[in-house]
Amino acid sequence: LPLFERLERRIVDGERNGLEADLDAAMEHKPPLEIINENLLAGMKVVGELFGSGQMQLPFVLQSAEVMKAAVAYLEPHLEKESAAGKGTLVLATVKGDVHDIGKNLVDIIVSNNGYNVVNLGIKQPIGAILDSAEQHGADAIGMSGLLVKSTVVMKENLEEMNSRGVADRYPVLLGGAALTRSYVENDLDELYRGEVRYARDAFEGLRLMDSIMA
Ligand code: B1M
Repeated sequence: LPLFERLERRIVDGERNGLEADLDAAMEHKPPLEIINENLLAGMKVVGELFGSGQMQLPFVLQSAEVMKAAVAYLEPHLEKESAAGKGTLVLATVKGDVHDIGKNLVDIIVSNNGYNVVNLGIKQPIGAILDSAEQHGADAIGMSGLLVKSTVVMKENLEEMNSRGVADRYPVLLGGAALTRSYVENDLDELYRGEVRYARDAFEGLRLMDSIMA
């Protein structure tokens, strides 16, 4: 297979052997961010489709996820970074009950490479832990990621909890993940939350939203 197809295939097949050599070769043709967006994410999309249609079993999905993570970790030091730091602080987490973290970690990389301080709490984070961290780090915004349909319900409960704790004015919230829709966030959740809540389709929209929050 040609190089870029092979890279996509590696994600689908969970084939790690020789990954770094292919990534080195790929970086001679295009910037690492394009490799992530155009080739690696294309592979994850296929994995999602195969899994969703019952043609791929969970352990293989996990292997694919691991190759994806290894690839992103390998490319990460080569990504362009803005030298200015300290534009603001984002506390970021995958919500309670959800283990998916590849998208959240991309948000971390993109936002932190663009001058923000990101406190990445990891997966399965209850709202109490997220708010404690936000308080401790003086967060300017809170980002929640979740890929399961039930995570969209958890996000709604989290916003209700923030309303009832009286912290909605303090923390604008960014939400992202495959099960969310823009209209759910911008209509339903926006109506419910007493602060600002915004939907980010991808990591770059997350960055743009941080920029607009801090403007
Ligand atoms: Co799971 N999984 N999974 N899974 N998995 C999905 C989400 C699913 C859609 C697959 C399918 O059926 N087609 C499905 C959910 C169905 C539903 O809820 N209706 C599903 C399921 C069912 C499950 C389990 C329940 C399976 C089981 O155990 N029977 C289980 C859940 C366990 C749990 O969470 N409690 C499970 C487990 C796993 C693995 C562990 C094997 C693995 C995750 C490994 C890991 O993350 N470390 C996994 C994977 C890899 C997937 C798919 C195939 C790929 C997800 C991914 O990483 N995509 C996924 C299929 C899919 O999404 N269509 C699937 C690449 C990633 C870059 O995209 O995270 O969407 P994403 O992030 C995007 C944007 O959404 C956005 O930016 C990113 C791009 O720039 N974004 C944000 C995300 N968060 C953001 C936050 C922001 C801003 C933007 O600001 C805060």
